Amino acid sequence: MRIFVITGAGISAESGLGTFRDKDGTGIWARFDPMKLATPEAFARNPSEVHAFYNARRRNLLSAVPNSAHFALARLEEALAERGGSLALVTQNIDDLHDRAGSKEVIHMHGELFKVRCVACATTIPWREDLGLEDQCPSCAQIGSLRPHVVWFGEMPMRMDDIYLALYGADLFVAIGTSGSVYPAAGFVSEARALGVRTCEINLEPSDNASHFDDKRYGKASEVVPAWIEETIATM
Ligand code: BV8
Repeated sequence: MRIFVITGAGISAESGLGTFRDKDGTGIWARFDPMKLATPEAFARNPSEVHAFYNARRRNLLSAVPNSAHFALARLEEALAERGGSLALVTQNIDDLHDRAGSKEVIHMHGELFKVRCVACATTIPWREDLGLEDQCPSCAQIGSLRPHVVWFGEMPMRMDDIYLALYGADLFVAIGTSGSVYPAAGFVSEARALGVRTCEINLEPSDNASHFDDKRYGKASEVVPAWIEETIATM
């Protein structure tokens, strides 16, 4: 069995990382305007403000830990591999909680908060402390050329070829903890349906895409995801 899972900020919410659009207005974008902070133009216009935004999130991530939903997905990956199947785990999240929970193959389509990239030499470097204009690229020694290795609005998401390859081969498509409001990620469920793939949404509340899903399970990811995965493994 080949399962395609896409996760969003909701799977990391119970690990203490903010979401973007929670209805109660507590989401990150309710306090910060993405168009002011998560675009190349914003970075060109005011790099220090964008660095401060990502430095705060990087510091927050240092004290966050994976929750039972992340660990359950690592278990699913193992159970599928043992039975000759596969899990394609694609995340919109820039945290490393799936990796820390033991998932071996994670496609970070919007990049990774614990990495930076040099705009001068294009080298990607692991980076866990604050980043600023005074920092020097360890590869080409340029000063002030390092940026967060994340995908901003208007930038091309990463590993799209790998994502579509996994989507076309899937028997089951599952979206976990995402509002289905950002493209191209939000469009994956329609691609899956067009391919005749069964679709399932697991979220706190119906997403913008809810009508596209055959099955829907609502509740906290830390409770609903482990239960769904135990059920899925039991029927393999
Ligand atoms: C692209 C990384 C094209 C950075 C993010 C105008 C100009 C430019 C582009 C556009 C435009 N208009 C439209 C677009 C396209 C744009 C887009 O879709 N915009 C939206 C706003 C309409 N998309 C892009 O720009 C993308 N690139 O189109 O490129 C292109 C083509 C060719 C060549 C070049 C370019 C790139 C988009 C990526 C932007 N980067 N993040 C960072 O993190 O700072 S987006 C960010 O929001 C996240 O990464 C995530 O992907 C996205 C959506 O967030 P979610 O993960 O879904 O989180 P959200 O809070 O919304 O929802 C959480 C859900 O969890 C909720 O439903 C909640 O109920 C639930 N939940 C909460 N708690 C729990 C829970 N569920 C379970 N348990 C809980 N405990």
